Amino acid sequence: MPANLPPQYVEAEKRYRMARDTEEKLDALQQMLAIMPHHKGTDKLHADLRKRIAKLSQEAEKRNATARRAGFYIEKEGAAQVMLVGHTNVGKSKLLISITEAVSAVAQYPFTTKTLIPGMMKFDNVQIQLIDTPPIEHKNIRTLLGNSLRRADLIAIIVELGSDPILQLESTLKVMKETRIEFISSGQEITPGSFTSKALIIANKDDVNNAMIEWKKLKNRYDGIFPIASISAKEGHGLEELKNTIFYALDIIRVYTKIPGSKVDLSDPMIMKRGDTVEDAAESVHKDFRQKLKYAVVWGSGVFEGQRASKRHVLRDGDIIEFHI
Ligand SMILES: Nc1nc2c(ncn2[C@@H]2O[C@H](COP(=O)(O)OP(=O)(O)OP(=O)(O)O)[C@@H](O)[C@H]2O)c(=O)[nH]1
Ligand SMILES: [Mg+2]
Repeated sequence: MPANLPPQYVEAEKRYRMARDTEEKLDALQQMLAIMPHHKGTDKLHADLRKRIAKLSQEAEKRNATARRAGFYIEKEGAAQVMLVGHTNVGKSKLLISITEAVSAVAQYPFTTKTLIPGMMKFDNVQIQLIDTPPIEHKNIRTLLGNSLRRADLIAIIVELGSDPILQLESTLKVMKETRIEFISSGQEITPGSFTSKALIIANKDDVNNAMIEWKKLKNRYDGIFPIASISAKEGHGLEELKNTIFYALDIIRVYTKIPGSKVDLSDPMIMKRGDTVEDAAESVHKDFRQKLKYAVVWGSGVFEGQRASKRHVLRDGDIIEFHI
């Protein structure tokens, strides 16, 4: 091995050796390739990395095709993809059909849902994709489910208030951890090499006896750690509030672009990440725009109405931008 490889390369290689699935391996190899200095001494290593990446990509593509056939690969639609996961009978399917136009079987008996079922949830002027999943007790689909959870923008963990929600939540988090998925939350250490995702907790069945007591216990324990909402999918309680909670947990913002001298179309937002700047938005419109942008005028909460904003200006939900190139 050439001696002068940077420490980040060694780090990435360690990640590669520790990786347990193809996605993680690919990620590490791509990082190794990007970090590695390119000169005569690294030619062979370069070619070898490319070969390994090509082979793993082929494997990943084959696996995605298999997952698609088994109903475990759903193309992302709308502003974001949110997976509903949890134990059997907590009401994942009931929630999907209450909040979207989708059809999914709901039943008193356990293990009703067998594959992924998507639906579109309308929140204000955006569409967010929700996906109903089979219960996490199903051991034989854990790998397939785990892979689809990794592709999602947010994982909504559903518990029910008819039995101890803290126990349900803890055991769901445990199953997620076994699938090597951990969540970004305050005060939580992430195991190195794990995939991190954002989570939201939904406590369903707030209409049952003692729901209030269980909700208070759950909220006391997890408020401030994860976004958390209580609903009744059956009675329709809290669904509007839940849409809000989902939207904010996704950390996305809506910005509207406008052509100088014309009116803005407020029905068709561009979806950006929280923290994105004027120049990020310019790039989303066209890849050359970041370079070409002279200045932008922004209307919205962050600046005065119609004021020139710097390229680094951080956008907020609802901002209107006019690009001058
Ligand atoms: N009381 C009450 N019952 C509910 C509520 N939501 C769902 N249920 C009932 O709980 C049972 C299970 O609901 P499902 O939506 O099938 O649960 P699931 O989580 O999709 O279950 P699996 O597909 O087996 O994982 C059904 O009898 C529903 O009618 C609710 O808000 N309140
Ligand atoms: Mg179901």
